[in-house]
Amino acid sequence: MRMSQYFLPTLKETPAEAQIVSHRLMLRAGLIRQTSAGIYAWLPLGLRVLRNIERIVREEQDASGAQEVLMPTIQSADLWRESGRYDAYGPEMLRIKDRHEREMLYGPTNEEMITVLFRDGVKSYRDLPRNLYHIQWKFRDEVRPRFGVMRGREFLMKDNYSFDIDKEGARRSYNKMFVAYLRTFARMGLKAIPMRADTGPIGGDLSHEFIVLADTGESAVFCHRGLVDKDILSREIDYDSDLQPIVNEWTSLYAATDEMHDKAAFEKIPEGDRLAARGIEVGHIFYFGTKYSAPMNAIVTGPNGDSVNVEMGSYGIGVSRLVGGIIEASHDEAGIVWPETVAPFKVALLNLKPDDATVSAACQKLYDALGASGQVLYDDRDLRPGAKFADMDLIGIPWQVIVGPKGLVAGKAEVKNRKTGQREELAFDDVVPRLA
Ligand code: 5CA
Repeated sequence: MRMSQYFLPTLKETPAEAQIVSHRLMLRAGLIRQTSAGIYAWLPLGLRVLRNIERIVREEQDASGAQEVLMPTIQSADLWRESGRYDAYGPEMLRIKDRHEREMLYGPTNEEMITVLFRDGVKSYRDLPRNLYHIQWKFRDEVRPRFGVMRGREFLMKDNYSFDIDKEGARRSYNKMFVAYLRTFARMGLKAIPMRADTGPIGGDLSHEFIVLADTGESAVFCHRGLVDKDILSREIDYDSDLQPIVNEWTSLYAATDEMHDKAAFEKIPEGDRLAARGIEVGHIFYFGTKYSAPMNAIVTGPNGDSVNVEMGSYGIGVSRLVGGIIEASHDEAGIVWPETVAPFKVALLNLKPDDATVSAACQKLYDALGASGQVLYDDRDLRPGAKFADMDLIGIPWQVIVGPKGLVAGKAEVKNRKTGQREELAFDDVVPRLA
């Protein structure tokens, strides 16, 4: 992509309304713009990041055996009357009426809708387990939308729902998601720690929040330090095997959100290993048994011919929140430092003298060679080098290839790593293989 043609409205000044660094950087780097309180438009650069996050989420869901569906954003009030949550949900739910005065709502979550889809589609224990997910916009009329996409009113969530014949099966489904979540966040370069959590309006008695530690996080959390550097990606996961040992590894060390905090248990940890911190909730998983299947009659025939209410769980990831969460975890004074897996482009190509035909021809050659994958942002704008360096550092693309007249005389270009700041002078022909 040529920057001279790209819709990328960056800001020099720090927007006054943004209180935390990720919100400031998302506005300054031209990722989003607010259109109403807590509602954002995604601009081209931001959308590329959002799509990359979605892709990782989707790949890990598919690998775990979950199947993708797409449910609508608008739901009928009657659906929610079946579970009893229509009145219980309160003012966070955006209630609307259609032209026939029918009561509708903009979905804050999808337990009811998926339960009906399941109820109509599955009748026998032989068709269990099932796990269905979608990636869809939600609306919650938060009292205090703030921190940009971190606590929005309209936000993108991946939510899935598991259906099992019994508690043991439900536990296996829960464990699959537990492990899939560890992998999902790790692939985005995040250390997300699973912590015992309260279930709130979703209900149930087993729940973990996945928390990224950050001083600006909204949740107070307590955990054993040993969890911070634990690694999941270096091992193969077989989702058909018993995952309880892996879950036990992560849950044997103390980790809890404020609501579930057990002071006495925490104080048993040696003092040097105790971590009381703040964090961002990027995912939340719930096992709630028959909370929805009982009132909504989601019943299958069991092995003995009896009628069984299915055991359910639900599992959420804050896809749009993650964009902010990743920036909170990965930035410096100059701007965003994208982990390669979610970066909007892998390579930034900086032409330091666009009015010089030799420099531009050399850049064009690199752009053609690197650009085939669509992963290069080429700064061909007629601006001074200082402005280009500042913009690229702000945008945070992992690799910068810098081409100027001086280097070119020696047949060289410079390659800079955004994260480490390390610069390397490379022979022109070595640039493409170096970045491959
Ligand atoms: N149905 C369940 C699980 S699918 C559910 O709705 N869970 S939740 O309420 O915990 O939301 C799931 C995730 O969505 C949260 O972990 C959080 O990352 C994200 N989220 C929740 N509210 C907001 C919000 N106002 N803005 C941005 N992200 C949010």
